Amino acid sequence: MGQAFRKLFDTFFGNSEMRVVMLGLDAAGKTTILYKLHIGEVLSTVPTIGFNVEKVQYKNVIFTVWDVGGQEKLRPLWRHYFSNTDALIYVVDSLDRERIGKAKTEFQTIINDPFMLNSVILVFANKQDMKGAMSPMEVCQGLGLYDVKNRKWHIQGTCALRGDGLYEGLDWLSGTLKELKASRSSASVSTSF
Ligand SMILES: Nc1nc2c(ncn2[C@@H]2O[C@H](COP(=O)(O)OP(=O)(O)OP(=O)(O)O)[C@@H](O)[C@H]2O)c(=O)[nH]1
Ligand SMILES: [Mg+2]
Repeated sequence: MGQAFRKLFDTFFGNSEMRVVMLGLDAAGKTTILYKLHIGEVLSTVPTIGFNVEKVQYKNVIFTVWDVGGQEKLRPLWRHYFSNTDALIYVVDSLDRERIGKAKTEFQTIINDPFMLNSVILVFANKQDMKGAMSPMEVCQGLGLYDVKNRKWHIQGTCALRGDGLYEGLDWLSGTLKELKASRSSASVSTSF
């Protein structure tokens, strides 16, 4: 019982850690986002072959963010990053109207994978600084996000180059994951009486 209370206490007051996998088509802006969050700067990126992983601390949450290369030939490898994932960040290049259908197919495959069914979903509609970019609502429609029921999801317009929207996204993630963990902890406290 003591341990269960400890867990509940940590959920509300302690640092918590979350494993996040960040996916999306090539050139969506994933690596740019990771390093903007990690070091606060825009690095010049090359297409990722493999993955980058960094810890990002925000408020009292430590996010371990896995940024996985999005080129077509690398996408079959995505599923190796799915297990034990608390959240998916799916990044979309909002200027890339031509590939929104492809972005949708890949997105639907990820969220329907059995290992991802418990992950919350944060979509970054990136490159909002570009003229002609799809609005977050258009990206939402393009991905079929409105049809995603019984999952927590959120869409956020972002500009990774300026950092706009990134921390709003992390705010939503930390709040949502804390709520979920709290409800799971209180369930385990009540079953341990
Ligand atoms: N205008 C604009 N360009 C951006 C933004 N975010 C990223 N980019 C640019 O988009 C290009 C691709 O960015 P990356 O971060 O390398 O893309 P990625 O999703 O990691 O690509 P892969 O590693 O191939 O999967 C780079 O030239 C970035 O500078 C943004 O918000 N606005
Ligand atoms: Mg990359």
